[in-house]
Amino acid sequence: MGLLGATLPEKYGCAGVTPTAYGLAMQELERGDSGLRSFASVQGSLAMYPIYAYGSEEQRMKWLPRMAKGEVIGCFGLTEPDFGSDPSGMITCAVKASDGYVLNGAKMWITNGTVSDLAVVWAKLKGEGNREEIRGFLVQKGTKGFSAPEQKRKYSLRASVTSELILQDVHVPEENLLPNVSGLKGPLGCLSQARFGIAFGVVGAAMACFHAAAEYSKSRIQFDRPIGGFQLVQESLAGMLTEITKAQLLCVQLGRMKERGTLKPEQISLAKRNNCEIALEVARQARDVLGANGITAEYPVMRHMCNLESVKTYEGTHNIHTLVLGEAVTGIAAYR
Ligand code: TGC
Ligand code: FAD
Repeated sequence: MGLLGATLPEKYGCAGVTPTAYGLAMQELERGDSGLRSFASVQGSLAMYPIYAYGSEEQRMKWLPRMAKGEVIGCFGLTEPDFGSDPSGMITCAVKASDGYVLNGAKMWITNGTVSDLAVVWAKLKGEGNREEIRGFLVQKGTKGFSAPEQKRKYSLRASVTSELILQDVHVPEENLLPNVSGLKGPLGCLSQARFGIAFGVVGAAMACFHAAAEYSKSRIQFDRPIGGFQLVQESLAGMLTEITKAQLLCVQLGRMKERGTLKPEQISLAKRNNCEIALEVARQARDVLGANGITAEYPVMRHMCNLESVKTYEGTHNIHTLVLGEAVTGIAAYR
């Protein structure tokens, strides 16, 4: 449907649509399930985008058209068991070999990992004199020493595959190094793309919850009248509608700024942080309107609510985006 890597140029088999159109597509996917939007976010913003932005023309032509069709599935390995919010501490490392690089390390919580054909793995390349720089490597499924076991028993994003990536003396050929970026700005630049889509996406989940609550309130009878006829329930619906509308307006402005090329990372943080927060609150309020029925799988609300707990955490937690905003306002970084 052209949804994968949708903003990338048609030359690479992609749809070449505007950021706002991409965002609205993410909203509609997440209206269904955050796991579906996660799949599209990771494929487009975290696997295709780094190949497009930091790869060689040869790498783009080799991978992007097939990834746009979903024939090749990608994932993005940044987080490690001991380094989540602070990816700069990553342990995964690469050492130069005669015809490429040897990678060792482990990544965790990697969306699409087990089903991926191509993993974008961020690792510290060890250079001369203990010099280290973060670089991106394309690790193909089936490479000796590379495995991606699935992480099970999740109560959230159950429609999405989440995996570890294990790298034990994995040989990556020279042609699989992303040549045009080094440093943490490489992966963080990808996150800016994905967080933009998440800001739109979670509004879709909130809309699904709001609609479920609004419909339910019209048909559920208590005290001889629909519960939607009680002022307290109407206040809840009015609050949800207002927060969703404000979040949508934030997204529209975000899209306009991205299209003008003026959008800053901290503005994306503001929207990701706000919209995840309000989507979770809308889901909780919708669950309340549904009473006991709200906890069942007969309605989409509890599923969205559980999903949104992950979305609030991944791509930078609520706290981390608070600190990004704090730094933008004061000029003082408060992470460490
Ligand atoms: P810091 O010194 O601030 O920055 C290092 C370099 O990166 C640049 N930069 C950015 N560039 C582009 N976009 C951004 N958002 C950027 N933020 C920073 C920065 O200018 C600098 O460049 P240069 O040229 O000076 O080197 O880095 P720090 O180590 O202090 O970290 C800052 C912090 C804490 C904000 C960052 O580490 C962070 O964002 N942490 C959160 C980690 C995170 O979001 N992980 C997500 C993993 S992927 C994922 O969750 C996928 S889920 C997908 C799904 O299923 O949908
Ligand atoms: P931690 O960093 O340990 O944080 C724990 C708590 O401490 C949080 O509340 C956090 O806000 C708080 N905290 C940490 N530092 C500070 C501070 N300085 N100030 C205040 N509070 C702080 N990663 C990938 O690389 N690729 C993926 O595809 C991917 N997919 C994911 C899918 C799912 C379902 C989930 C749940 C996660 C995924 N992640 C992925 C990982 C995700 O990005 C991390 O979980 C996230 O960055 C937080 O890291 P952490 O879980 O290690 O939490």
